[in-house]
Amino acid sequence: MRFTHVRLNEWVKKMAEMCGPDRVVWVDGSEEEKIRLEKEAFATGELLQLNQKKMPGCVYHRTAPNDVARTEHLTYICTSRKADAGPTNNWMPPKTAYAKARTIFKNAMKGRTMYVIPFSMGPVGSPFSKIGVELTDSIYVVLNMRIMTTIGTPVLKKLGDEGSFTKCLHSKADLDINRRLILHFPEDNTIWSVGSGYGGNVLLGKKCLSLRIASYLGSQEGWMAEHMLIMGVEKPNGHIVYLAAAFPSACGKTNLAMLVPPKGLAKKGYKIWTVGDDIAWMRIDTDGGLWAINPETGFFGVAPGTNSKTNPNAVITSRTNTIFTNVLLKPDKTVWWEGGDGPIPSRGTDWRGRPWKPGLTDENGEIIKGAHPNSRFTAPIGQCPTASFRLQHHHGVPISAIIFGGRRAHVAPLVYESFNWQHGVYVGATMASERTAAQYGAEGEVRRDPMAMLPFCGYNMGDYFRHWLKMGRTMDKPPKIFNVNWFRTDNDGKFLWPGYGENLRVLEWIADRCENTAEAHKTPIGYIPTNRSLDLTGLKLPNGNLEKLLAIDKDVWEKEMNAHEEFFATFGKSLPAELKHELNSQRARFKKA
Ligand code: GTP
Ligand code: SPV
Ligand code: MN
Repeated sequence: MRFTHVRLNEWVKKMAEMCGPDRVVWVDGSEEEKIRLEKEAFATGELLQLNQKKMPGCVYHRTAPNDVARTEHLTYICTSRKADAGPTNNWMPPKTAYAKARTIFKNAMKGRTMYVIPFSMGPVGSPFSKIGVELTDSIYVVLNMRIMTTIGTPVLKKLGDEGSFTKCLHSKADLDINRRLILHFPEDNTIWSVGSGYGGNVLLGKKCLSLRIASYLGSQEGWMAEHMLIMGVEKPNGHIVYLAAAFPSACGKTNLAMLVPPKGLAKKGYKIWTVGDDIAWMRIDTDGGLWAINPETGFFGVAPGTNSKTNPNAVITSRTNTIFTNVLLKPDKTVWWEGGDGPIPSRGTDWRGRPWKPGLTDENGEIIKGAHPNSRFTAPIGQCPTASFRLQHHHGVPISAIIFGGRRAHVAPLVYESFNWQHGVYVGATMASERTAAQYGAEGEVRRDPMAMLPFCGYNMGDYFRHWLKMGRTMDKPPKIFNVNWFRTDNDGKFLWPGYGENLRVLEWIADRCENTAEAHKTPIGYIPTNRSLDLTGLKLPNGNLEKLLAIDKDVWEKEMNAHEEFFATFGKSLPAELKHELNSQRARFKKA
């Protein structure tokens, strides 16, 4: 089979010559292959087999201590012209980038096996789907890709003799952060990643292909690749309203995508269907509406904070056939993390492989965590109790609403609806969030993160905004655009909103707004719920919290809009005039209010 695609074979041969592996193995995706690879990884210590009685099919992996999150400062968009990467991306000319990486890739796979993984993002054969081939020297990567995408023989078959594919090359090399590079060449449909073994840096189908390369392809081909969860909210009348929501990394996509309705709303008849938790590819279909698929087949979810109360569906999904990375290992070969189920274990081995017990502190007196804050589970979507019946459907689902959101201790209210698509694009373009553990850098610092795509847009973000505006104009029925904030705090820093399952109360309002059946107040930033229009049955929200959650403080927003203006200025001429116009109109509305 593999020998019929001449270009693919030549490329694999060429890359193998550069990386110098002892052997090249084509991955077929079979169950026997999985078992063989696991065995091999157990023998070398790359993987550890977990307690098969309690966690059948589960394995454990640790990354290097300096390799636990995406390294955005080492991630580059390599286009011939700097302007095409835009002001928000790191840029290198392709020639320089290839040359730099080549010196690191040179013989980096000596003594190792190079695995060839053909993979499909999206159902094989769907008009949405894209094929990639990843070359890697990591069994951990092969096994993760096996859960996150469709791999092996069916994909090769689809590729045929001359199908096009994204060329993805990865080597752990020596895992040296000073010799680590995550390079994207949109003009060559190529990704090179070297020196890392962490998820988002090395599962090249995920952020690298499905967002950075795909966002570029989408702008050329007229579709959208977004950092969004996709979920269906089934209303008591049986109608399923599909929503897509963009929150920055570690801001609640996985949790929202599989939430469990609180009692009051479950009784009313609400149900949730999970389509995706991280990435949405969206196209305008023949009905003039926006339709979305999740190109992935698995979750690569944040472990800490996940428990049977906060996210019971994630707990069930990851009971079997799951890869755990950088969590705490218990003596009985099960796992635990901060905010996980069960009592705090009295001892274990921490994510760095050191003996651990509760209360241990480091040389600065800081508590040592058992699990890294960005530790993760890789689990098949099919195991999720709320997995949507439309997961493998080649048209995906029709999107009624797009939701933006981030972590804002102040400023943004619990929810508001934009006035129209163009205003909604302004809301998305000015999104901001407090930094989390999912990327290197100072946690807590506020950064602008337009559409949650700041680290993932594969081209000039000004042009990306223009693409959004154009998509809205092209649709007959553009989705409504909302903004949510589950993370608003009071003066003591305590969350005002309980979040998690209770977020469905806000989704109910959003779904009803899409069908014009919920009341709203008009404010300068958009529509917010009236006191009566949010169903809070059974929720004991402290007195005054709802008012605080929905408050829009004029002075705070004055400052916020100044920050928008400053941010917009960084785009120079590439900023679409419509966005400046929306900012000015919003300012005018505040003046009048
Ligand atoms: P990535 O996989 O990095 O893209 O993250 P994500 O957006 O899927 O975030 P995830 O759902 O994993 O949530 C990250 C963290 O936010 C976890 O620690 C959650 O416990 C916490 N979280 C999620 N939803 C809520 C919420 O509604 N309220 C509060 N306070 N915390 C939440
Ligand atoms: C994120 O950081 O947004 C993730 C995890 O979903 S990673 O795959 O590392 O990008
Ligand atoms: Mn993500």
